[in-house]
Amino acid sequence: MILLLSLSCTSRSQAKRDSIIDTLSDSLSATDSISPTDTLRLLFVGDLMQHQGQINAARTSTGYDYSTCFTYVKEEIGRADLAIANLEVTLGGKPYKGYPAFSAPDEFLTAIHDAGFNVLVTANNHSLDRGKSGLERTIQLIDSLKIPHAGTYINTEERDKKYPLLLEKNGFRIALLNYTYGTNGIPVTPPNIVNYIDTAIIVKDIEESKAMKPDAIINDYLIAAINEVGVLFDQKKYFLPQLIGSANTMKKAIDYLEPMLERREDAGQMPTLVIATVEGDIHDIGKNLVVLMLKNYGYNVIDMGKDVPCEDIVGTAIREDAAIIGLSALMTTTMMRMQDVVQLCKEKGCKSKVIIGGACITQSFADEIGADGYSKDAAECVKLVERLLAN
Ligand code: B12
Repeated sequence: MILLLSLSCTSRSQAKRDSIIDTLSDSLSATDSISPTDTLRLLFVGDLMQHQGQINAARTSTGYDYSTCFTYVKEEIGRADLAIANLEVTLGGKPYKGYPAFSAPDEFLTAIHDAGFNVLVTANNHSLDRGKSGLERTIQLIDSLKIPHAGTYINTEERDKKYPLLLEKNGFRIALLNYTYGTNGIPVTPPNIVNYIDTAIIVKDIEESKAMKPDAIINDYLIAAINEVGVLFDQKKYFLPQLIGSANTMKKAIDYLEPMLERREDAGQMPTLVIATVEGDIHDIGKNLVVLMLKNYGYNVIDMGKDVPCEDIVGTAIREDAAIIGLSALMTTTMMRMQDVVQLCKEKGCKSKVIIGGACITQSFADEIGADGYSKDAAECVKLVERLLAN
C-alpha cells in the first residue's frame, strides 16, 4: 500500500506544509515499502485552471471548445498509469467566470478527461468559489464521467464511503489523501465537506488508509467479528444458524481479499508443509488463513482439509517428506487428536516437526503433548515456521 498525500498550500505556506509532513511522517511506518521491480508511473499536475481569457478563447457559437487545449501534453499524460490533477476551478454552471471566483464551462472537464487525466483532487482554496451548489455540481459532473476524485464531499456519508480514495493499478494499491489550507475565507455549508488541513484528522485518515490493507481487514475486522459471534453463541444470544451464516460470510470475504494479499515472488524451492484440521473437527476458517499466509510466503503447502484422521496426516507427511505438520483444532473435544499425531509421528519415525494452533490451544498444551511449536495466529505462524526451519 502506497500513501499519496496532496496538500493544497500557497507558496507562502511552504514552511507550514513541511511541518505538517514532518508531523505525519511519524505515523507512516518504514514497512510501507514496495518491491523495486514493480513499476507504476504517477503524474501529478497542479492547478487545472480557467481564467477569463481562457474561457473567452474557448467560446464558440455553440458552446466551448477545448479540443486543442491539451494537444502538446496529451502524449505525456497518456504515458502515466495514474495521471492525477488538481482541479482548481468549480464547475458551478453559468455565468462562467475566471479569477477571483472560478466557474469553468462543463466542456473543460470533458477536455481534462479526454486528455487522459484519470484522477482529480478537488480540495483547494477555490473549492467554494460558487458556494454549496458549486461544490455539489462539480462533484456530480466528475462522478458523471466516472473519474475517481478526492477532497470535497456532499456529506459525511459520502466521505466515509469514498475517502481515503483507494486506487488500484499494476498490482499497486494506493490511498490518495487531499487537503487544503483554506477556501479563501468562504465557509463550507453543511452537510458539504471540504478537507481542511488538520493534522489530527490527517493522522486518522492515514491510519484508515493503512487499515485498507487486506491482511489488516482480515485481522482487525473479520477475525474480531467472528470471535464476537463466538461470544454471542456462548451467551446463547446466537445459535447455530447465525454461526453458519457468519462463517459463510467470512469465507466469502476472505475469498474476495485473497488475490489482494501480498505474495513473496522470490521464494524458489521451499520446504513442504502439511496442514490439517484434526479428526472430528470441521472448523477450518483459521486453518485456511494459516494455509493462505504460508502459501503467500512461498511455502509448498499441502492442505489436507478438515476432519482428517491422524494416520492420513502422518502418512502424507512421510510420503511428501514434509518439514512441518500444522494442526488446527477448535474444540476441547478434538484437541487431544493433536497428541495422537505427535505420538504417531514418533511411532512411524516421521521427521516432520509438529506445530499446533486454534482458539482452544495454548503454549502449555503444546508443551504438554510434546508439539514443536504453537502460535496464536496466522501471522505468528509464519515466524514460527521460519524459526523452526532455521534450526
Ligand atoms: C465459525 C464457527 C463455527 C462454524 C465453522 C465454519 C468453518 N468452516 O470453520 C460452524 C457453524 C460450522 C461451527 C460448528 C460447530 N461449532 Co463452532 N465456532 C465457530 C466460531 C464462532 C468461530 C471459529 C473461527 O472460525 N474463528 C476465527 C478463526 C480465524 O480463528 P481460529 O480458528 O482460532 O484461527 C486462528 C488461530 O487460532 C490460529 N490457528 C488456527 N489454526 C492453526 C493451526 C496452526 C498450525 C497454527 C500455528 C495456528 C492456527 O491462526 C488462526 C488465524 O489467525 C467459534 C468461536 C470462537 N471464538 O472460536 C465457535 C466454536 C469453536 N464452536 C463451537 C462448537 C461447540 C461448535 C459445534 C459443536 C456446534 C454444534 N452444536 O453443532 C459445531 C462443531 C462441529 C464439529 N464437529 O466440528 C465451540 C467450541 C467449544 C469448545 N471449546 O469445545 C466454540 C468455541 C463456540 C463456543 N463459544 O461455544 N462453528
